[in-house]
Order: sequence, then C-alpha cells, then structure tokens
Amino acid sequence: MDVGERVATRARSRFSSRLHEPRTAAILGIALGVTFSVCMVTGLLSHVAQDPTSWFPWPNRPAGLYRVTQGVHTITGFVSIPVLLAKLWVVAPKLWDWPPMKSVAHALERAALLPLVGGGLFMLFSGVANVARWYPWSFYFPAAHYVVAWVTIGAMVIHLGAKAAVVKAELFERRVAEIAPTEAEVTTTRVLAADRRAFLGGVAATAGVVFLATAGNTVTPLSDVAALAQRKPNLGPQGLPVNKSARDAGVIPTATSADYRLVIEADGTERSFTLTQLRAMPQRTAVLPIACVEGWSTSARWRGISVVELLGLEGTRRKDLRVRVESFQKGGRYNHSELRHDEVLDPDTLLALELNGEELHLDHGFPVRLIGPNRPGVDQTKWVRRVVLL
Ligand SMILES: Nc1nc2c(c(=O)[nH]1)N[C@H]1C(S)=C(S)[C@@H](COP(=O)(O)O)O[C@H]1N2
Ligand SMILES: [Mo]
Repeated sequence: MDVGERVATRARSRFSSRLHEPRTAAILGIALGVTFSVCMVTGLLSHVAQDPTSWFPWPNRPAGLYRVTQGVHTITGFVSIPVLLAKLWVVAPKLWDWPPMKSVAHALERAALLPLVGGGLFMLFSGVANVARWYPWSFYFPAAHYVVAWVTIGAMVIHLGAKAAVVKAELFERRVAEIAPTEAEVTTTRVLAADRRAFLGGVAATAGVVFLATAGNTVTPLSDVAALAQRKPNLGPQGLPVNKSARDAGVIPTATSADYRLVIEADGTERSFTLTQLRAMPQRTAVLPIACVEGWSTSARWRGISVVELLGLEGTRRKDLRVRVESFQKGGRYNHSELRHDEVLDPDTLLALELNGEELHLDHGFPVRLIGPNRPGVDQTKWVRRVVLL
C-alpha cells in the first residue's frame, strides 16, 4: 500500500454510514437531473425573454408565459438545494477514490466534477442571493448566472454520459445472484434498503417543504405558507407587490408634479400630453401579470392607453417598429425598456393609468406605467416620461 492509498483509505473510513453507496447516489442523481434540467430550460427561456438581442423570438402570447417559466425556474432552483446537498453528502467518500485517475475517461469524468459541483453550487447560491437582493459580489448577476449556467450544463452532460451505465445497472437491471446469498447478506441488504428509504424520504420531505415555502410567490393559494417567498402575490398597495418604490427611485417630486407631461416622439415630431388629456383618451382594459425575475408574480387589471393607438400605428404591419419607453427615474438599470414590433402592435400593450380599478399607486408607477403581455417584470417600466418611436 503506498502513502496515497493509505491516506485515502483512512479518509474513506470516516464515512461510516452505509448510505454512501451507488444506488442512493443514482436515485438522487436522477432527481437532481430532473430538477436541474427543468430549472435550466426555464432559466434559458427567461434569459431569452429578457435579452432582446437574442436569436430566439420570444412571443408576446400567451401573456402569462414568462410568469410560468420564471416561477418554475425559481421554484425548481430552490427545491434543488436539499437534493444537491444530499447527493454531495452521499458521494463525498468518492473524493478519496484511489488511484485518483484510472484512465483517460476516468480522469475526464473526475475533471468535469469541478465545474459540475462548483457550477451547481454557484447557480443555486447566486440565484437565492439575487432573490433575496443580497449582492455580496461585484459582477452583473444575469451575465454571470448565464455564463456559469452553460458551464454547468456542459459538465452535467459529461457527468450523465459517464454515469449512465452505473445508473442503468443500479436502477433498471435486476441483479441475479450467482450464488445463493447467506442469511447475513440478506439482512444487510434489507437494513440498507430501509435506511435508504428513510433517508430519501427525508430528502423528499425537505424538498416538499421548500416547494411549499417558495411556490406561494406566484401561486396565490399557497401564499400563506410561503415562508421563503420574499414577495407575497397579494401583499402591497392595490393588491400587488412593489419592486422598487417611488421613494427608492427618487421620483416622488417629478411624479407628483402638476407640470407632468407625457412626451411622445415619433417621426421627428414631439407631442406632449397632460394627465387630464391622457385620461380623456380612449381607454382599454387588460388583465396582465407582473412577473418579476425573482420569481414572484401577480395578475392584475390594468386600464390605460394602447401604445399602438397613441402612436397611430393601428393596421400597420411594419416589422421594423421599435419603441423606447423612458422613465423619469434617473439612473438604475430598469429606468427604460424597449418594445419589439409585435409588442408595439399588440393592443394590450398599455400605458396604464389605473390598476385594479383605482388610479395607479405612486409605487406602481403613477402617473403612467408601461404594462404589456408576456414581458419580464424588469421591462414593465414605471413612471413613464417619454415614449420614442425609433
Ligand atoms: N422605472 C422603473 N420601472 C421599473 C423598475 C424600476 O426599478 N424602475 N423595476 C421593474 C421591476 S424589476 C419589476 S418586477 C416591476 C414591478 O412592478 P411593481 O413594483 O408595480 O409591482 O417594475 C419594473 N419597473
Ligand atoms: Mo423585477
């Protein structure tokens, strides 16, 4: 026995539980594969929804699609946490595998563990921190979360490929004993199976609790038990949570000023409207959700002016239409947004003046806010000052 092997053997002997074994690891691996895959697919969709330069045409219907993708993304992310921790605990002794590399394939498989474990932990940690609005870092969260997602996906594909045979053998192939097992062997197998059931049951129960504690973010009937939800869907002025308040955005003086004018810039001409003039225009009602990237979402009834009507673009089929909507909030990444041509032409894309039957609350964007179907919350610009046809 060489020194390395002796050290490794001693380290492995500290993991005394019998649950550090392939079948438990395989079952948790499958569970994690499912939650991670759902989380990744919905995350990529949400990314595409937020990134207008993307190659993927994000549709503006159904109106609540982003609400679903982002809700599922954050819920599956949270639920993955106990499963990932359990899985890491089960396979921990394998860190001490000896020799560390048995072949090129084995070396590759082990090398992929660093981006897999590191990436997985980073994704879950940064996601949870972002939801909690805790930024113990200096990078731009969406960019970092997106890049590391691809690294993690790549590592996961390698890992799944490398482990497919083990998983198949452990879960899908009946092992026929070549020699009749002794009574002691039968007992050991039974005890192990019972331990495994109890452990996996505990992990599943924890995941269930995490699910209940987060799903209320977007599933209204569950909001009462949503201990981990940072926004309850029905809590806030006019029955809607507030992301950034008027005070935090520094817009109170401008938003409440009697001199407020909405400026419309199109084809080189500029028009401006007082609030009274805006209220006298034809109004349209639409039931649309606010769906935040943090996972919370609520549907509400909005009333206001169709952007397409305001710009006199009804009936146009132009595909090059782009409209920029600007807030009078100074600074802040979300003080403006852009509408694609299909969004401009959708009659439910509104400059809203009312929310749930009342004049917009200051924190929801008074006097005018943008609301459109299937747009990420970050793009539903509040306190609108200027609308520019590009
Ligand atoms: N001007 C401006 N508009 C904004 C934001 C902002 O920070 N500034 N935040 C956006 C985000 S992230 C969300 S989720 C929604 C939330 O709208 P609500 O506060 O009315 O619920 O507003 C959006 N509009
Ligand atoms: Mo948001």
